[in-house]
Amino acid sequence: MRRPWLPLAVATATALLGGQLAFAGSATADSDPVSAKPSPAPAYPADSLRALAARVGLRIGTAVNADELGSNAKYTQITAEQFSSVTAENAMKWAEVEAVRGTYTWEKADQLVAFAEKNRQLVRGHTLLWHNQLPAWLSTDGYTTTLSNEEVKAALKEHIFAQVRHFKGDIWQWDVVNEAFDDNGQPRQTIWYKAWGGTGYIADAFRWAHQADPHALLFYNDYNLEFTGPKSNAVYELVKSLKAQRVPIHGVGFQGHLSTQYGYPDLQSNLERFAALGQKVALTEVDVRTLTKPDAVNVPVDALAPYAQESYWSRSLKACLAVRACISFTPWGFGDSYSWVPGWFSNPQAGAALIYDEQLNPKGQYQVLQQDLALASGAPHRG
Ligand code: 9MR
Repeated sequence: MRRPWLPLAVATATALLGGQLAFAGSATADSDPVSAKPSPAPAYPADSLRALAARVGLRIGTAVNADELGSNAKYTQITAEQFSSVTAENAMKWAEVEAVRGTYTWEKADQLVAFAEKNRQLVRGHTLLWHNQLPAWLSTDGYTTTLSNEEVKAALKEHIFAQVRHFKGDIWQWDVVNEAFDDNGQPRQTIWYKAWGGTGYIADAFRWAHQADPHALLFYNDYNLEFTGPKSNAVYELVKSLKAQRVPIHGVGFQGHLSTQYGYPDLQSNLERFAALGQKVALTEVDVRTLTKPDAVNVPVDALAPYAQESYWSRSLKACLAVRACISFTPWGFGDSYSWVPGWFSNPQAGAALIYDEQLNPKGQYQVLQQDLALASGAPHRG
């Protein structure tokens, strides 16, 4: 819709004024000086995550809850001040944008894009192709449909062109394909897989997205890629094969839904091996859940659990910082009240997975990220 995204931000010279960063000219610390508009740059704290991350060219993102943005003042302020990239938690999903076939409702997503532009944030588009949150006219479960194979193919093509063109120039990274493999590394037998008779839909989706917006970085996004294993290996082979076919894939998104119940993954080596294929990599949906009380879903059962959570957050951020191709680090929201975790993991109950508490006060998990970024000046500058 508007200006194309220009490659990565270079931190500009900044001066400290009364605890706020003041910016040279009209450019903010994490915007590209060339593309910045003449409107006054919003100030944000010098010790905010976004200001600290800008010094190494890293974008710190958050998933955004469309109902809170604009209506909840504290939520809105934190979104603007702390993060330099935003992802619509739900507002860009197919069920949201085309619940009625042929009728597009872009309002919530457009509001987020406008907010991002005003606050000098980049936007991760999430997601063009998934087996969840599909409109009912297409599929109620992602695995069955009343449409013919040819109709499914035509619907996907139309959807990708309509959505990517609508946001053309506004999206930094698109999650083109989300969660196409199961944890055994087998392709999910979704309506897409069935319509194409295999995984050929993935290459088509990337090609269509690239035609619709040649400047957007196109990502494959999935969970549990953090651990070396059948799934991570399957996605690695997929990327190799897409590259061999000259399919326009530019990055791999590691969702990063972690839990203190499980050991910490060999994340950095997985980031490195995908980067060695010439891919950008990104942490796209990070949260670190722990077991919590059934009647207080964000209160850990074990009083020591927050220390383990801090360690997982810190190690994940440091893994990204250490790999130059890792261009953004995005927690999946920031306030525990809005997290998907307690509703999804209820037996046993898990929660407390984000970096701000239910009252939107920063937790120890926020502070470790802040410290790691403050101490990250030796990390390679991306861009
Ligand atoms: O956080 C999202 C939640 O509000 C939705 O109800 C849910 C529907 O499946 O999707 C959640 O986000 C998911 C993301 O889009 C893809 N990776 C897993 C995320 C957590 O389920």
